Amino acid sequence: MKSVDIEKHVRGESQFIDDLAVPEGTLYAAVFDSKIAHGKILSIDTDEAESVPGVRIVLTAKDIPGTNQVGGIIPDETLLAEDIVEFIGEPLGIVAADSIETAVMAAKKIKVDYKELPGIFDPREAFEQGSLIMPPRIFSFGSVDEAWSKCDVVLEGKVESGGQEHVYLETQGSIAIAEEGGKIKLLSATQSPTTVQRTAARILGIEMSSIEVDVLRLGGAFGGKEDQATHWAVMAALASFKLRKPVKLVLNRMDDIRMTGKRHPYSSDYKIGLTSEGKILAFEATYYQNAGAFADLSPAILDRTLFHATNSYYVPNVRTTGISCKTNLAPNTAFRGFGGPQGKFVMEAAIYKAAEKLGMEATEIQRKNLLKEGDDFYYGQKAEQCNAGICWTKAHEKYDVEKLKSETDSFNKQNYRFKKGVALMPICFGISFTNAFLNQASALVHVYTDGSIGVSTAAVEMGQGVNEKIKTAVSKTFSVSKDRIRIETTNTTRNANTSATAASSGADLNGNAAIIACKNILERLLKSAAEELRVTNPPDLELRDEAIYKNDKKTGLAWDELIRLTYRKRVSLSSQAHYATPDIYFNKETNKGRPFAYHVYGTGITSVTLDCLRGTYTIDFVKAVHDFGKSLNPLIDLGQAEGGIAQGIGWLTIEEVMHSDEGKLLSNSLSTYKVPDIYAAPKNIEVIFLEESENKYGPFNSKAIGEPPLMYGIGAYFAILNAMKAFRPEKEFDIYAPITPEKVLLSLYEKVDKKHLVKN
Ligand code: LUZ
Ligand code: MOS
Repeated sequence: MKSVDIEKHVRGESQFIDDLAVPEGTLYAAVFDSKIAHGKILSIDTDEAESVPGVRIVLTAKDIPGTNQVGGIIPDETLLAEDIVEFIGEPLGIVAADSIETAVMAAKKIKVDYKELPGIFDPREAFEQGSLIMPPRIFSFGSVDEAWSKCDVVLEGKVESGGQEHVYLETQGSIAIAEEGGKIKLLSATQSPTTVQRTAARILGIEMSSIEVDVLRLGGAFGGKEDQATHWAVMAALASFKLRKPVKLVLNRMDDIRMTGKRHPYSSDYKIGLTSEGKILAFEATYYQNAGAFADLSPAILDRTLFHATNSYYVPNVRTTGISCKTNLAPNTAFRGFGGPQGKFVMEAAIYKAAEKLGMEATEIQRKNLLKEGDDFYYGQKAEQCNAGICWTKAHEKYDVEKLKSETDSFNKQNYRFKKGVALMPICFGISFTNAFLNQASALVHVYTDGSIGVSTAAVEMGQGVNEKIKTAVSKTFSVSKDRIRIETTNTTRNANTSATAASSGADLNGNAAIIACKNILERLLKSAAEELRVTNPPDLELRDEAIYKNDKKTGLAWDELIRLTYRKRVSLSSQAHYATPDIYFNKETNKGRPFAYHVYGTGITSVTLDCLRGTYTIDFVKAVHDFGKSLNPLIDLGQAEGGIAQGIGWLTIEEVMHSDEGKLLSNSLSTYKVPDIYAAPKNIEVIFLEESENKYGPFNSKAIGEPPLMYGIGAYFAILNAMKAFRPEKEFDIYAPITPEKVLLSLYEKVDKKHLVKN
């Protein structure tokens, strides 16, 4: 059950980019970046920097031999700024020197003259000024306009959610090695080797075949290296290309936090209409996404917000509008959940406020509107094998929610200074990249003549255990011991045209590809075994526990011998395979289709205790019934669930991304940006595996796990709000995440001046 890397991690033997032995003569690169949020570049003076002893080269936009463009979805982003700068931290140039100290010192000597322009940091302000990444996206279903008159209550409100810094343990970095024949090899901490390869080729003006990207493992990513590992790898490539020397570029923590994007803050408006019994008849929302200065993955993230706008509920009339707003902040990017959490948070806020208005418990509204088998998602897909109801019911049974609620009530009656709050959070998360073409992967499997096995796939190991899962899938398919299997690095020469390891689908896509490759080899092995054993009907044969069985009886032919014999017959022991998720499609004109192979469901219960004197809170527990499918590795999946829950709670409670009025990141280090530690994490996390779940799209019926559990963290927000409500029952609180202790305290005791609340 252990992950492949565990022992190496514990011994400190696992290698990350900064640990890799560099070739002799390696140079070290530092980046210099914009100090203003918006301005015209009048001149860049690099003379002084260039004259520093030990400096080998100073590169700016004019030194780029190919096309100065790194935008993946929309070509709106330069690698190095040319005429204007659009955020503090935007790269302007690169210095490569004999040592990192020299490079950093020389970069400080570069002088840039700017003509400053006004900056926009607020998404609604950007919208008003027409500063958009792309035209708004609208999804609709039923007829919202006609539905309002049929509702007993209709209410409107505003919801804010903040950004989130990834805090991957390993910062962004890459080593570029110039090889013979004009080739560049890139060792990169990226979730998307092909994106690095494609972008490096474009910047250098050479063919993709001249770039090789190799990824050993990442020290965490959480989406932060889906698109934004590219820049640093390509910068190292550029310096290496110019100098024909190896170049290493690793960001230090403060540079990383300052220069890279985060989870998108959203400011949203909603309108919800219900019957007096709490049945939701209509929902309308507008999401102002703070994209930052460039598109990056914002369009895809906005789509995922729209897809998840109704969370785990059936709503017959829906209209959602997504507006991607261009501001002068670092371009925000993928972060675990990819816009889904922001969408769900608005829906849960609407339900919370509706419950307040109806004098009903929010859980009652949640229950009454849960998705059922065959219900329509508002983007055209139907709920199949819908586990929303069963997770909800099991959570109530196993954790006795009714008792918990009455205990909480009596605690609150007996205590003045401390209040408890409980909230439920059902989740429903669509699995597949919403851009259908990305749902493909490949594998290359070699069985060596000694019976050992090498497996290469497009999956990147980032601590999530995908290598262990692929190993398990290969081990089960061949029925050989895991000890025989090695998972190789992710490399573009072995697996080409890969999708990022993202969207929670790394194990699904690559595991399935690996299984196909193994089955190809297995078929040849069984044919070979049939010849050896003179069996006329190969289906009588089976490979089990490293031996050939005939009609359930073990023969004398074992794995090692079978491999040797098959090789001697000149039969290939290698296979390359490709997997593309079946049954998915989406029409971007009508915004209807079947974008997801399947959905992951679950119900989480959160209980908190609030200290109403201090505004501080502890998360007593999060308990969930979660739909893992048939887990390929329960321990890894549980780890993902627990980590996701802690990270989701962090996003909505104590993690506060703050900028100055000039767009300078204030929470720019781990002393000013607080991630949940052992004290802030729930005292207890319990996750029960839903037993009944099946999933034909996952390897061995498993389900994706990476992102969905993060959204249980939304429960913590409303549990805290319920505790606050127990202290001040008459007050209607704003929905303004993160709900830091500071903000709790302010809103418990006074009318909050919104000006003092966080602006993201
Ligand atoms: N990346 C992406 C993702 O390109 N498309 C997606 O739908 C997605 N979803 C979650 C995380 N990353
Ligand atoms: Mo992602 S948010 O890189 O799956």
